[in-house]
Amino acid sequence: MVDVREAAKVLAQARRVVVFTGAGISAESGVPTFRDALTGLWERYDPQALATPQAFEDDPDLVWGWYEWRRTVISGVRPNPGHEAVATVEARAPRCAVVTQNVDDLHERAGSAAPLHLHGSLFAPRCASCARPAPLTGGAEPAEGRRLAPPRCEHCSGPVRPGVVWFGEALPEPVLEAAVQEATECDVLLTIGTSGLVYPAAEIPKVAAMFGATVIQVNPQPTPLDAVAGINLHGAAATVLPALVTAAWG
Ligand code: BJW
Ligand code: ZN
Repeated sequence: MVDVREAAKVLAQARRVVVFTGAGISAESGVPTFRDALTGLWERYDPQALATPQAFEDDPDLVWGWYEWRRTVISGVRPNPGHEAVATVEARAPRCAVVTQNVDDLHERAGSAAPLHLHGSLFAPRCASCARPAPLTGGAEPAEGRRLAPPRCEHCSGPVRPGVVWFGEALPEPVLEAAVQEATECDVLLTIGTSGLVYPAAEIPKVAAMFGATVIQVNPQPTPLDAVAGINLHGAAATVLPALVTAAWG
């Protein structure tokens, strides 16, 4: 509680805030984190192996089925008090950028205006051949653990792929640049629910610390970002963040 009060004081005084989120913020909405072992019918697959261009090339139906199943799961859940507290920080801080590694839309649904999606979105499929955006398909509800053939592009008949960033692919340059710029200029960076293992995203809290910001971390587990966090709030985002916001702004 002492740490929450200290963090709230720093946050309430900040002119520029960056909120940097990972899968942990969506965990209490019922979305499994990326590095949680897959459960149920997906449990024999390794998410790190599925989230690659090679996996899509080798077995597009498997990879598309997995992503469509995840999109279905996310469409059926709701933002939690952690996402809502982030939207409150955005509303109360003089300037605040939300930078997320998540491919879900729970920040938007909680009221965050324009989160920067470093790793793309489950809701923006595109053609794997010509890169044109493709419409979101409805109807064909994928069953858990089932392959599903990707739709074909209406322009070139190429396979449609999820609009996410896979291992070995470049992050969207304008998004990464904007996030790094915000990190260099903020007074406080709040890092929430990320393992800090995936680069270049994991550089963002480090850049903020290097440029003099106070880094506040919210995570029930230790992470490599402990090294740059001036304040560590050990706990679940949906509990810690509402307490932090109340302590900062009442
Ligand atoms: C809670 C909680 C609760 C639980 N409350 N908290 C430098 C060094 C080493 C390697 C590299 C490097 N630079 C690049 C690399 C390679 C690679 C990489 O980083 N590999 C590492 C794994 C070693 N990076 C890349 O390949 C990147 N591309 C690249 O570098 O391109 C270079 C290039 C340049 C120019 C041209 C071409 C190429 C791309 C990385 C893309 C990552 N994409 C994914 C998949 C997206 C789609 C999908 O979701 O399927 O993004 S991987 C996955 O990890 C996903 C996530 O956004 C990302 C981060 O995961 P996150 O959010 O941290 O989740 P978890 O599960 O790891 O952690 C959850 C945390 O929550 C835990 O800490 C829990 O304790 C906590 N938690 N409950 C709060 N209730
Ligand atoms: Zn195409």
